[in-house]
Amino acid sequence: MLKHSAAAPMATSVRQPRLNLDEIQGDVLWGLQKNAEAFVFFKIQNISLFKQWLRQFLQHITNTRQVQYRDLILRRYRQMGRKTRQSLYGLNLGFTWHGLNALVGIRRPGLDPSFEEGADSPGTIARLNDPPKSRWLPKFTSDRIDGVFLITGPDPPSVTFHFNKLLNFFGTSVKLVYSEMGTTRPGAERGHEHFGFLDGISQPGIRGLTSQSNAIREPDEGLPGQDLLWPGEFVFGYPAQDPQDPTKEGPPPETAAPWMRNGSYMVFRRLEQKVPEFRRFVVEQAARLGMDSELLAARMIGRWKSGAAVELAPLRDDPRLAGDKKRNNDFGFGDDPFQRRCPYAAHIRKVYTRDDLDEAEAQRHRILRAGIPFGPEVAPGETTTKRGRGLMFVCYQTSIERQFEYIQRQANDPAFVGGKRRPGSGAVTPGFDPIIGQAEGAGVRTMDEPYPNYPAGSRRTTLTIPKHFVELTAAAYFFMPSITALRTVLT
Ligand code: N7H
Repeated sequence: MLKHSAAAPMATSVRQPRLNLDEIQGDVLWGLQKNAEAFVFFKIQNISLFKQWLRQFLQHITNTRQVQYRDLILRRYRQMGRKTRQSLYGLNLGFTWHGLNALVGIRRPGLDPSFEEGADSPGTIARLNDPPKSRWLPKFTSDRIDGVFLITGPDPPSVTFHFNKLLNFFGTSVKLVYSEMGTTRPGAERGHEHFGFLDGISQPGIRGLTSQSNAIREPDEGLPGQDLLWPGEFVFGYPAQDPQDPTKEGPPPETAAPWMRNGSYMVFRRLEQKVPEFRRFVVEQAARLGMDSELLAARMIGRWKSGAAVELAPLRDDPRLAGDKKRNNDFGFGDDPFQRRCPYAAHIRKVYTRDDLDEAEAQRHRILRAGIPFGPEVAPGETTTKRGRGLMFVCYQTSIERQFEYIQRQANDPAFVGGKRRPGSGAVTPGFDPIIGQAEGAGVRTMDEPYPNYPAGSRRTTLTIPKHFVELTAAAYFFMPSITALRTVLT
């Protein structure tokens, strides 16, 4: 999944930050080009040997300038109807708090409190209603994880080739704890996640990086509906959002150490998706409610499988809208106060409130997503999940607590977004995000108004969801250092 369209010259009155693209790892702001991605979780066995090998290996780490350039080349070739023979192999690297302790020493300055606590601490698990560690993949939890290599490429065999080379190179300095390959889905499903929905449509734009489709009339937008954010929301060392004004420059996020500059936090979550169970549930519930099952699924997500937003296409899919990048993200929720078009609890309405809340506030809880599906396609006759599949969820930010964790907690909170009312009557409890919302103890979840009262109507319905269709099976928080930090403090 690519986060950006190739850069075009920018013309805007707002001062643009100058990003040091040679320093920032490629997956963070732009996204490594990937049809396949190996996640290689490792423990450092011999610190000095690891540092020595890493110093020699640094030339292979892919930075943002390289991915931006590759994207440009890919585009040119596509325009000419040709395939490029450029190598699209990519490599990025991050460390957990254990890894930073090993490399910098235990007296190092403390980073983000959530990062220092780790994704697997009882506190984090309780805060996010995550399943207990005893239910995670046994191999993932079998040893301490110090770091992760992200290896990307055009297909699984070439990624496996680079994976083997990397393991040989680092030899006994590391122990492989767990590895897994993510792949984009085949054929027409490319770009769609396993439930069938097109992913990677809405990403925050970044000032100083994202090209603008109308810089004169909409200086604060990339594509229509894509707000440009100050890069400090995602990378250290740059101005971040002003908490009072969605467009103004705010102070850079605090850094505990100078070497955090041009670095970012990465959240990793291996989310298994129960696809046959999800499909069956949607069909059964749609029959109960007397509605089309594709419409029910679309109202649970807030977009049709094609990617068309229900806010713009409330009753039936509109593939032309879905294919139009200038229209398919150009909407808000402010003019849909009674969830007639899009339920309050729909996944995309929960995780990014747009103009439903204060807009400056909404922009303080954004993430850059860079995940990839894993696992096989559903086999014919597979009516209950036989082989694990789902999403290797990855996102980048400068505050795990204010960005990823905030979003997950709102997805889990049936009362969010608060203050909603029915037309002419009482208060509404929107319910859980039916996709990623997690109830305590994986209990029953409800979602308000799966049936659309569009354009009018007052039929009250509730969706009761007895089981979770997305289950966390592994998670970790990483710091993705700059190239200079890797070359100096960390080695
Ligand atoms: Fe979500 N899905 O297929 O249902 N997501 N997501 N997500 N998600 C989005 O706009 C999905 C997960 C966000 O800006 C789309 O790119 C699935 C987590 C955010 O309008 C679809 C899983 C978190 C957005 C899905 C999953 C988020 C977003 C629409 C897990 C954070 C952008 C396509 C298996 C805690 C919202 C698009 C915006 C969009 C799905 C996980 C967050 C189809 C299946 C864990 C911020």
